[in-house]
Amino acid sequence: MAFTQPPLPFDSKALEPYGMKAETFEYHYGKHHAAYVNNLNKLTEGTELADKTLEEVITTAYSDPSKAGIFNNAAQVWNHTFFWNSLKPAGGGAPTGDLAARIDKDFGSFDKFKEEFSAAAATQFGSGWAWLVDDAGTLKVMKTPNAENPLVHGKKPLLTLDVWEHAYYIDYRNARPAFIKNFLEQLVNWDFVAANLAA
Ligand code: MN3
Repeated sequence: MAFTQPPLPFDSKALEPYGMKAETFEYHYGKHHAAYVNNLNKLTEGTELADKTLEEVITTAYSDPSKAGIFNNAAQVWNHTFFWNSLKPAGGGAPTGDLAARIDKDFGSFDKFKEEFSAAAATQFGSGWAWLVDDAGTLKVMKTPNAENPLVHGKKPLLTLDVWEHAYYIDYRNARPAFIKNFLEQLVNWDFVAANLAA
């Protein structure tokens, strides 16, 4: 069974009023994400990995240096799908309920969380990802290089931001901090984060 690219959870034009152009999705979803899916299918076709779940492929390939190419493509398929779901039109602002309480408890305040998350996203050198994770009951911010993600470290991902240059170059050129600020102010889908935390 081939791995597939899920549809975007919103119209590709839906985030235009909130700092992310349809052209970004034309490339980021239509070219980059699609290429990872195609590459993963080519690399796993006819192997025992072709019938595994995407999560199983990620954890299996991560522990085998000979499968680095498979790991990179499988993790990038998963990371991008998780990223699209981390976004929504007129998102951002502050979380509510249990999620807000957990953020206050583990970071001190929502403002401290934003500072920590922004710093992680801004200081990931080169390509990678910033994450909010549940680490055995404690919420933490982490950053990962290239395709790496929290699943391979046994942590539960709650929210992610793609900080590869291809994620922001169309909308923000080289200005990664402006992209991070806009994500927190206008795009974060806190309902998705709360659902992940409760799952
Ligand atoms: Mn990307």
